[in-house]
Amino acid sequence: MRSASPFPSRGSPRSWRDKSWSRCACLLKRSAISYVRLRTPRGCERQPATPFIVPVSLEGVPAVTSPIVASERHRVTKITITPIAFRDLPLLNTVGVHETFALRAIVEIETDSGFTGLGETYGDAPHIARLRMVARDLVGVDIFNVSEMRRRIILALRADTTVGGHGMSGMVTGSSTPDRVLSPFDVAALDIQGKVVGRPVSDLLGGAVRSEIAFSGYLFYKWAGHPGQDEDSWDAALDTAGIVAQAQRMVADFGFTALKLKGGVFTPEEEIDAVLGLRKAFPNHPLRLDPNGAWTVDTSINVGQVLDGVLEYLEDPTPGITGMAAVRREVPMPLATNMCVVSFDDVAPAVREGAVDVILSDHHFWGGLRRSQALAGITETFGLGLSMHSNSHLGISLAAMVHLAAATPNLDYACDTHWPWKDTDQDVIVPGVLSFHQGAVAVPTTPGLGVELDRDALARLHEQYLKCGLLNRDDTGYMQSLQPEYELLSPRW
Ligand code: GKR
Ligand code: MG
Repeated sequence: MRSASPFPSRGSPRSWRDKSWSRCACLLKRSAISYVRLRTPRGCERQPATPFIVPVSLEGVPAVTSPIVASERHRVTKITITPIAFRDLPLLNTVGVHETFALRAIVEIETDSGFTGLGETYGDAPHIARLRMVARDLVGVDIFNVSEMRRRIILALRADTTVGGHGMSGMVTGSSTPDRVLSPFDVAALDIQGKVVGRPVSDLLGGAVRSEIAFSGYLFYKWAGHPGQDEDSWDAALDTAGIVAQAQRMVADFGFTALKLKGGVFTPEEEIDAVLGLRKAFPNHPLRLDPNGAWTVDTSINVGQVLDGVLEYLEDPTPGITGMAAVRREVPMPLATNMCVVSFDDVAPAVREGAVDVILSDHHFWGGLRRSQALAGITETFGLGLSMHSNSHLGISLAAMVHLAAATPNLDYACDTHWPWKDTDQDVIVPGVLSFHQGAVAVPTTPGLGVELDRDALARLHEQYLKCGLLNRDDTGYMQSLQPEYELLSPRW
């Protein structure tokens, strides 16, 4: 039976709870937030000029349903959501090209017991609006009760009328909105829980089964620099020689022992050639190719057959579960996805149709770290492999990814990361904790996530956000502003 509440409460009657919440929401609505108008390619849009802070006030906040006595709770008193932008490079993909800045949102939670926790998520305006909408309702929750946070998020999102804001420029749109919104709060809650009990997040997730996490070197076709700007520190990579040279530098600098090529940019023949070039240059590295669904079923089958014995897995060659299943019947290598299985609802049809061999988890859209572990249990049950997807991200997310991978035994593929594409001065954490040795990051062993916020850096990147004029990731729009004839096609070949 489905009641008005997603998780029927045994606590105080709903009417009382609702009344005090609306009183609380009214108070919060009156809190001062200043706005600036930003010029964007789509005209002028209104945007808060300051980080959004939920004021400290527990007055009128209803009791949580947790049976833990009040003195042992660590209740959320304040949530700060700070949109930030960090410099990005002109990385090409099948929907366009990365813009000059990548957007993220940093979530800070504070408790009445003096603990603070960090989360990181997408910075698209509709997503930030949703974070702000739910943050109000999380004040007062015991930080150990993430189930209660999730319940309140689901309820709060019933009022959500925004669209889009998936943070992936249209490449992943079917993920669950409540799970995407929950994710940074779940991570920040775990960060605090770890600090309270004096243990790293990996311990809270069941314990680390590995002390370092291997990542794959994520190769992109790219321009030498953003048009109209100086060239960046990475050369152009627009053919096989460029991709092989990029891989050589990435392996030399970071020690990666697996490589992934972001495809869907040039013709399948050119991308096959690039993969064969990589195989020649790196005879022992597992190789992956990911065109983000740019190919028809027939093209995917041709590519898969040509690359027999070369790829560790072929990622999202074609769109959709049914298309992937048709490809999988005809190609020899495992098929992986972060596009056709992006929420719990997708798992059953994908298994039923035999669409994939490997699911790429991503705690940013699978509901945080514990729900990503629920996915891990499902993949184990169905004999599927588990890997990890990434998008442009900063250190808080990297720490979360590392703890998750450490404590998830069957997450044993080298994980994806966009880390090498970020300049070292473009992060919000105090440097030093997360570094790559032989393609892997050591799992932090200090309490919580093990990373610390650099407030000056946060302010600097927030300032960049306000100045850059971007409110949503839009790889296609940016490409079309540079090459008006560019068309978004799916599939493209
Ligand atoms: O950063 O351009 C990119 C990637 O294409 C990214 O957005 C994808 O979501 O890396 C991702 C993937 O594996 O599909
Ligand atoms: Mg992918």
